[in-house]
Amino acid sequence: MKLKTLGIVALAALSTLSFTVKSASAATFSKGWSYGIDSFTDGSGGSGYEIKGIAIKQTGSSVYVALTGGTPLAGVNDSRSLGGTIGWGDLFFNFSGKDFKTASNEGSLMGIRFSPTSDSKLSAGVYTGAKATSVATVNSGYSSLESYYNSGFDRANTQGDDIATKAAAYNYFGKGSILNVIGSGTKVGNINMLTGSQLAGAGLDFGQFSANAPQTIGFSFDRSLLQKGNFLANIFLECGNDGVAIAGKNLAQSVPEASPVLGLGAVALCFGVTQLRKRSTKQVIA
Ligand SMILES: [Ca+2]
Ligand SMILES: [Ca+2]
Repeated sequence: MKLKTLGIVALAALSTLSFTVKSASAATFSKGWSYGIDSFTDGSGGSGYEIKGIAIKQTGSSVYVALTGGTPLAGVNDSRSLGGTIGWGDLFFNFSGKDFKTASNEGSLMGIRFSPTSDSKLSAGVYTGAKATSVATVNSGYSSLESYYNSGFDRANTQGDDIATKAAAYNYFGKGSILNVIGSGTKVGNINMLTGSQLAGAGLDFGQFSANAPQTIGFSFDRSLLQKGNFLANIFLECGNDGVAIAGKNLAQSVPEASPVLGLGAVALCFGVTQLRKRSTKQVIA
């Protein structure tokens, strides 16, 4: 091939791969879990509202999700808030490749309610075709993501290490209302809550990232409910005082074989991502 043609091929390969790597890469794998580690100091309101991490594991038949932080499953008592508690919002998976608000407006989110105190009007379970809504202001929380950051909580790894900066968070969530629970959707399945020992038995270990927190919450759902492809999953507390996200991929999706040229690019890019990951992990641990 002519040099120019090679250059075009390489550029095309790189642009394809960088998208793939960016959206699917990301999290750190360990014993089948991928981890998104959040800032340890960006929970507004104290340790009861400090998320430290999220982790996801896919097995042949199930998807496991674990969260760790200071917020109990039953929430923090707050008489000024709807329902008398401030707890975890709902978990969202976005497979659309679009920003969160666009995916929500289109009703293309998958949403999971697991928290007994979530102020979503929907019952516990897995929902597809979901739209998100905000319950932050009725939970003594922030009227917008911008107001959260303007209150002094702009930290590295602000929404976990996959949405590491305020700029990246604005790019994905926008500056407006914190959409943190399922507003509408179609229920497609149930969840099973998991105990700490069940999670540990499945190999979960937030401690390897020093993400030790008083509350670790987990649940599983049927793998067949998870759409195939790359996703970005995220959760905010009901008040919007903290949030975390994690990029991943439904591993059931078949991946086409890379050509030798693509393979080399992939190796180089993966190496780069690994290095970035190591650096970011070091920052987290430090
Ligand atoms: Ca945090
Ligand atoms: Ca956060």
